[in-house]
Amino acid sequence: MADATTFTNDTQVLLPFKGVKKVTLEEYFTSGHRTCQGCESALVMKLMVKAAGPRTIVLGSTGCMYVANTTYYTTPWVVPWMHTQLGSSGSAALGTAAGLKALMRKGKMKAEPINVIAFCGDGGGADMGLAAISATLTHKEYNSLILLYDNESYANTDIQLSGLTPYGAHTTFSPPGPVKRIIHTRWKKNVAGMLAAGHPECRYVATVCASYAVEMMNRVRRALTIGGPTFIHSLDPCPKGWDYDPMLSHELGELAVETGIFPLYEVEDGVVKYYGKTRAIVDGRPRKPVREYLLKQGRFAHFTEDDLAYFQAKVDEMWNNWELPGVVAFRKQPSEIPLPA
Ligand SMILES: Cc1ncc(C[n+]2csc(CCOP(=O)(O)OP(=O)(O)O)c2C)c(N)n1
Ligand code: SF4
Ligand SMILES: [Mg+2]
Repeated sequence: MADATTFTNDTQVLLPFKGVKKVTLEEYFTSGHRTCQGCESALVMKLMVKAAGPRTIVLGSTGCMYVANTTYYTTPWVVPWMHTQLGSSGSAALGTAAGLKALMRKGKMKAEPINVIAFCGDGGGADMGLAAISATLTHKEYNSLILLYDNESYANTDIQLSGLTPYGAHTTFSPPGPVKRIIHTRWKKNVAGMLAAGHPECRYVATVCASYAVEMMNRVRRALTIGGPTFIHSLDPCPKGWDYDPMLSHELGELAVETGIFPLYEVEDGVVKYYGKTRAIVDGRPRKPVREYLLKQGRFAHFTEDDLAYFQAKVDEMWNNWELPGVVAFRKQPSEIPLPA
């Protein structure tokens, strides 16, 4: 632990919770938010800051987790919280971590490890703010965690498609019609794999899903403990944008993992470790068919059998042909999956 004279780059040592009964009871994201019923991203905020503990500063870029969480005169945040511009979670994380370090070095505040977490949505993080996140991940002298909560659309402005919206999904920018059934024909960006592969100064990148709450919190705790700039990508079912009954949020998170669409892994010091249900798939457990996940959501209600087969083939390719299944997309051998007519 640091003291006023020796502060360097120390972090809080946050050991993993060994099971749900060992999770701390204190809450730092409480009542007072206005997110939709069944909003998984709100659960991610609650678990993220529960895992981090009280000596934490949270910075949040524009999006549902800003707007719905800080409606006029109310907020669920118990820890210090600041809004930052839509594309700037990376800059906010780096600036805050550097500012804290400078103040402590100059003796203007007590030297102690304070967690800095900046969250962003898929629009703000994987699209608009990707450059700033990349820059932050090159500065190993500053401790911060960037957590991307991925509800797979620009949800707050009424569900426009982002670079993380899945193939074929119905959004306000990609409505299926009689002339063209599939408007959105791009495959989802591989943001965690991309950031892990390209940032040698970043010691920790992980993917998480709040349907596996303890495992998710333990990845947050690991990221904050290992220090330097770190990154976590969370897949968050969104009842409004994905168009399903709010009671299905938890199940859809599980299905995203069990179908192999969203693999759970961590990359620590360049070593890839699959965990949870994804570990079981890597070890041979069959993946569930993607249709079990897709057909529970209204955004895929227009899919034909050909569309389902195409989606399945793309996920199969990720598992069978990628150099590192679900993580690194270089192919061992050439393959081409024809688009459905
Ligand atoms: C520079 C800028 N452009 C556009 C907007 C309008 N805007 C506010 S929230 C938002 C959606 C952000 O999407 P995402 O980051 O995925 O977060 P979500 O709303 O899905 O939680 C947009 C486009 C803005 N606030 N700032
Ligand atoms: S639109 Fe989606 S992400 Fe936004 S508050 Fe509602 S459920 Fe949550
Ligand atoms: Mg979003």
